[in-house]
Amino acid sequence: ASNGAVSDSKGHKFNPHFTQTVINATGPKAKPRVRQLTASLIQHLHDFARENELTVGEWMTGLELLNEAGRMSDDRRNEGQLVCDVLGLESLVDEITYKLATSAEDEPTATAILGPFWRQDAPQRAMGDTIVTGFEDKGDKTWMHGTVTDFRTGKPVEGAVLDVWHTAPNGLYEQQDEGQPDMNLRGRFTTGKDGKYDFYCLRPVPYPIPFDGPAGKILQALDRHPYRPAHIHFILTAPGYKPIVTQIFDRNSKYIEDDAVFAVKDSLLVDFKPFQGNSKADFELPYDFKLATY
Ligand code: MBD
Ligand code: FE
Repeated sequence: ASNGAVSDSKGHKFNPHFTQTVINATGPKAKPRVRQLTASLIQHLHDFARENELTVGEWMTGLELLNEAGRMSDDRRNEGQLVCDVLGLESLVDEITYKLATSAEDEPTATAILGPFWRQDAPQRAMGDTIVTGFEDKGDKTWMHGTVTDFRTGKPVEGAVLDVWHTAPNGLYEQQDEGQPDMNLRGRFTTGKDGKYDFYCLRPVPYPIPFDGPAGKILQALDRHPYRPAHIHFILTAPGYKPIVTQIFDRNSKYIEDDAVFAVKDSLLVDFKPFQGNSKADFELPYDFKLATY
């Protein structure tokens, strides 16, 4: 009903011109993209309200939820993003972005959502180093390694920066947890000529996203659980290549089929293999990243 011609349950007709009046209030100096996005948003919000006969109370409930998300948000807790995530919006935007950036023949590594727990300035570490600086005696130690290649030529990519982060065995990222050292389970690694990377981490576990705020209220109201399958996050950047934000998922993890934030993609499922190569790791995780040039 995008022309706005909707009747309510008592047969009252809504004035479809009202929405156009609001859209037309936009002035001539608005930037074209801002004008387009805002007009579309107004249209959809109005249609949503009309089609559902939204009450003042319901509108207020949504408003309070947004306000609460704003109040809770700081550099440790990005509640607004979490609300978007449980509604699938960040995953949808990720899909749109990936589709716009790739053509049918393109097959660089699939992307996945950033999520609320990335931190700027993760420590630069030497290749072969560990990102584990706490919980040394807990969790399954894992040696992750692979090559960053140009997906078209198959050639190794030099100077690729792999920014990695994941949760501790207690299911918390370091900024959520007083008990972990700053920047635990985070690091940045830069590839050399061979495009190879390797580092030690832990085998992550499934964990609940924070559910003591608005995102949790939504999950509860919808009779949904807050769990994400075990995953490791990455941002890959390299000179001349499109950056990739992604996650890999333990194929055998619980919640692979019903991630609370809808981020799992088949091509991002990985297998942790038992490892006997040295005493520093219990598991080995081989994974290659494929980048696309601009
Ligand atoms: C996470 O750890 C995460 O990765 C995402 C995408 C959303 C919420 C919590
Ligand atoms: Fe995460």
